[in-house]
Amino acid sequence: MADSTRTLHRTACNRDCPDACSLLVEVEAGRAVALRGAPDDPVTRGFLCERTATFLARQYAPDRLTTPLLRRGGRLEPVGWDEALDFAAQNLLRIRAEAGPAAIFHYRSGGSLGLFKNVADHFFELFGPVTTKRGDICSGGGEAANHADFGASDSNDLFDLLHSRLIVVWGKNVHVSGSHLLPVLLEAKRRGARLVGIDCVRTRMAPLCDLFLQPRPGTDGELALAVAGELFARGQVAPDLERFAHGVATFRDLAGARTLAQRAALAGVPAADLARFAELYGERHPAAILVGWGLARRANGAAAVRAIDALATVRGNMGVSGGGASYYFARRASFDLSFVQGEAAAPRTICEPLMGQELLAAAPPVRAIWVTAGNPLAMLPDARALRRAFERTEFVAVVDTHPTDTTDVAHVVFPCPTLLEDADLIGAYGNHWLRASTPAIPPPPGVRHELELLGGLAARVGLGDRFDASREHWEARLLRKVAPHGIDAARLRAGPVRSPLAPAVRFAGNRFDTPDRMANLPAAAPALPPPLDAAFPLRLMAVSTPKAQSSQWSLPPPSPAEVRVHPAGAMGLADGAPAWIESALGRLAVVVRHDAAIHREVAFMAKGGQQRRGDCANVLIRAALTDLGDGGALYDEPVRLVAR
Ligand SMILES: Nc1nc2c(c(=O)[nH]1)N[C@H]1C(S)=C(S)[C@@H](COP(=O)(O)OP(=O)(O)OC[C@H]3O[C@@H](n4cnc5c(=O)[nH]c(N)nc54)[C@H](O)[C@@H]3O)O[C@H]1N2
Ligand SMILES: Nc1nc2c(c(=O)[nH]1)N[C@H]1C(S)=C(S)[C@@H](COP(=O)(O)OP(=O)(O)OC[C@H]3O[C@@H](n4cnc5c(=O)[nH]c(N)nc54)[C@H](O)[C@@H]3O)O[C@H]1N2
Ligand code: SF4
Ligand SMILES: [Mo]
Repeated sequence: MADSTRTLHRTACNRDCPDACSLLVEVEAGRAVALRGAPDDPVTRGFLCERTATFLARQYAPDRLTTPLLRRGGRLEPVGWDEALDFAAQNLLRIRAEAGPAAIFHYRSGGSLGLFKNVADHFFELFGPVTTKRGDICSGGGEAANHADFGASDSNDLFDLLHSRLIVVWGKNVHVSGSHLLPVLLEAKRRGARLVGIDCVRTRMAPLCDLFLQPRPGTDGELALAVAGELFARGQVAPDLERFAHGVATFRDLAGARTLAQRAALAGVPAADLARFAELYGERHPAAILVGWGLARRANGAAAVRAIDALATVRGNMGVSGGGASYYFARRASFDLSFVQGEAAAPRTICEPLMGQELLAAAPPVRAIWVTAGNPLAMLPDARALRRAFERTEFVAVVDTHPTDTTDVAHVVFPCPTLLEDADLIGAYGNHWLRASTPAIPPPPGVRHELELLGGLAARVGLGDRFDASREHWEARLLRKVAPHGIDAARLRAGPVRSPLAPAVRFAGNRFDTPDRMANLPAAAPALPPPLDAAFPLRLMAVSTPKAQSSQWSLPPPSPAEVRVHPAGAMGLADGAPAWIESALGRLAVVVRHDAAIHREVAFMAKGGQQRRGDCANVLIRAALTDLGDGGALYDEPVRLVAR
């Protein structure tokens, strides 16, 4: 219990995480002293993940940005807001006058998922429109696959999983990346659902699963096609499949092109396990597949998601309660974002996963970059090329809470509120609840809300009368679609509300969001991953760690970074050995850890390292696209370990 000098404040977590938890913050004398998950939020259920449970260390870190910074004589120095805003406005106006708005690039990423962050896009459309990003480093491939198959990327209600007789957790590290799914899976299991896990790493899901498959990286398409082939052979497909899906005959041929045993060999899983999976998926109906974001971040990732979607479609698992192939929850769909046109308005685009090379090659050049809620120099592949591209850019402005690789190359830095200080509206990509964040504690005196920053800038660039910076204006604007259902910001501040616009069962009756309401089955099988050679025999997978939200660590990570490998994939190096991890692009100093849970072709690291600390995996990873959707193929890079 909070004692009498403490107050309890309710807010919502704005991090790039599927859960969007309701937080309870204990505050004493203006200082946050404890964080908890709200027990009355049906998704949060009173617990937090490790990275946010330990967030106070980041909140009160000595390097927190508390004042604007301006580069003078090569160093970033504290300045007042007027000086920083004047400097930024002058540069934006000058570059627009000299080279046109396409010379300015606004880059926004997922440092916060608050909907107000979209107002920065709106500002730059008014000022320009300027150059924007194209594609999506995170989910581009998988979302494009969903759109090709179903015309939308969305899911049944989270709790509809309680009606499933089988749940397949496919390439999704539940304990680490979206831990509030776990209680739902456990409850479904208590009600009789079977669980199947499929991951290149034996995750903490493995002991909870009735069956766990550990395929070679990038071979999931073989598994999906093997199971689909069995369904066709046994007559376990939806009887009216032709009525709601295009491409049935072609897909049946694709699925039958190899035997189950051949596909098991290609994926490196026991044929008996794959046969058991086919049996479970054929017999237990309805079955839900939860598709991880990870397996789509490969050169064949969209095709793999399409093969999995097709499996769910042919079995008749789409559009039914307890079924589905869930990749994403349409977190923006309940908000009115029509004030931004995005790519439709932009004079040119820079492809997010290829940003370094595209910036270096841009003609005419990009002369100004404005970064909102992103740390591209750490989080995008070919990170050293990004650094070169930013370093030669005339004007770089970054809005952030803490110093990063990207603020390191900025000319001006604006400090903004942290997740405990911010006021915003939040949708979730792992459930259909809407929530609001409100300041649990005031930001330091030198920190301003991002709407206020944009308002100050608008006034200085001649947009004062066209840009409304008030929170009330944007709340009302964003909530237009749900307002007729009695939902306003005050209601959301009181606690989570399930979106009235999201049906419990998506695509009910197999009516899809495609123009003709039909599902599309793929006409081609996913390519097999290119073989590894003796020089670089491992594939680098730098994925989520419990300790950080992308590049935002609560406490500094171990240095040098750890690389986890199967003892048989350690290239002769002992557990604890100092080593270099090397790719075609470069090398990093690391410590080797043996871990039998890792696939023997994988070198496993935490994502979120930074160049400033020498642990940024993205300096090793070449920029490459997924097969659809301009996503980042982040987990294909061949690497090796050598003694250091
Ligand atoms: N703690 C923490 N949580 C996070 C984040 C974080 O940084 N830290 N980031 C958030 C963000 S931005 C996102 S997008 C989500 C990401 O959520 P996930 O995609 O679930 O993220 P990861 O934990 O990176 O897990 C990816 C899983 O896919 C597996 N995998 C990779 N390649 C393959 C493959 O080819 N086949 C199969 N079957 N499995 C494969 C990996 O082994 C891993 O277990 O998580 C969010 N949650
Ligand atoms: N190798 C490899 N690379 C990856 C991934 C991977 O798995 N492997 N994952 C990819 C994925 S899934 C994603 S989503 C991206 C994430 O990439 P980013 O979105 O760039 O990552 P973050 O570190 O979450 O956030 C960027 C910055 O936002 C700041 N920030 C936090 N709150 C706010 C706020 O309210 N306002 C503003 N202006 N800034 C704020 C943080 O301090 C942080 O410095 O990385 C991708 N990169
Ligand atoms: S990061 Fe995700 S799991 Fe952690 S508190 Fe925030 S929303 Fe919840
Ligand atoms: Mo992401």
